[in-house]
Amino acid sequence: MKNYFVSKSRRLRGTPYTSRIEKQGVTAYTVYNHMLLPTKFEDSLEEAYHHLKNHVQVWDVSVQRQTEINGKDSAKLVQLITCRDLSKAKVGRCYYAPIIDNNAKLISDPVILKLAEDRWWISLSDSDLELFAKGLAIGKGYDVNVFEAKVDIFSVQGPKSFDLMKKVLGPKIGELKFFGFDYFEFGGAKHLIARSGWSKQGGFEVYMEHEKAGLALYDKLFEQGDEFNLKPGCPNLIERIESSLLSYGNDIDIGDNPLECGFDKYVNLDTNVEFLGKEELKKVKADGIKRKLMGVKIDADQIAVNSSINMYDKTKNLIGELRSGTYNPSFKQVIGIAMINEPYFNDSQEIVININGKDCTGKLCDLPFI
Ligand code: THG
Repeated sequence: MKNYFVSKSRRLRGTPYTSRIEKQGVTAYTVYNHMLLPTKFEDSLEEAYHHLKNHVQVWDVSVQRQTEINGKDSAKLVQLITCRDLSKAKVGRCYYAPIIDNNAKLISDPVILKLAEDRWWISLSDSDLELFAKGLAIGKGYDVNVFEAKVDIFSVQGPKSFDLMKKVLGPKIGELKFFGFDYFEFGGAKHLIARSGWSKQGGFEVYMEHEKAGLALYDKLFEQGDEFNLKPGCPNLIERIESSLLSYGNDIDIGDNPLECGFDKYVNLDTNVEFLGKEELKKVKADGIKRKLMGVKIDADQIAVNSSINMYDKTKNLIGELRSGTYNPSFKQVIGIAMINEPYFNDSQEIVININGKDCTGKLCDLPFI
């Protein structure tokens, strides 16, 4: 497959780290929230996967933009757009929360941070949520401000992230609980740091608001990182599929409802909070879902998923579509994420998929893979 360059322009925003990662050897970008997201450094995807699972990486994930919602009615607006009950949400915690529209279709699957009783950040996946929230606020006459906060996240991921962060910021950072956040001093500024990130190898996300001190922290990590084999990196396709971390626009999109996506844990229909699409979602639940997101293991040694790929059963009935996939060196086969139609969504279903003109066989499984 031929590869093409991304032509940069003002509209396609860089990040405060762009000049650094370009010195550090970034070789490819994708576009996410109208911004550059690095997808590859000098190491191959497989080398970066093994490195991430054994050491520590720093990622420029500025594309995880923050929609800030503050003001008297901010809690009402945040609750209006998510089917997760946030009425007992605590300041200092992150919440993975499906955002749905009036038809119970998925607009985004962000992380929501409660900064204060009347101040929230919605850490976006690739979706224009700000306009949606703003439109609702105007329509409802809510007393809120909705805007993109000036925050550029860098992520520190991998098993050695804990020792590296403790070395640079002190032992207190080791006490953060998963999806908790707190403020840590460095370079004369306080930085919001959460124990979170888009890998399952453990780590932290620094929500950088103070550019000078934040970049000094970024540089300090690289100065101090040698003993932990620190490298610059980026979200890794092999690791994130193996860990079943979903990618909005790839695995899930506005055509899906949260129950089809396996978000049952984050769907609260039995409490009295009001949110858009609640009645519609109750109907979906009562009727039962007609499609379901599943894992698939395919007997093949390579695949490139640039668009959905249909999957069939042995007698050529269409059973669903593969939405993401890659060869996984630990599973020693291709593993992927697929939307499967009724009545095929069970974990003993065998599948056939055409990869580069060749029919390959595989089997469905429940998510997560591990
Ligand atoms: N961090 C921050 N913002 C983000 C992402 C992130 N915005 C975009 C994208 N990633 C949003 N999608 C996800 C998907 C999964 C998770 C986080 C964001 C995640 N899930 C855990 C899991 O599935 O085990 C935990 C979920 C939970 O139990 O609450 O971490 O990565 N800032």
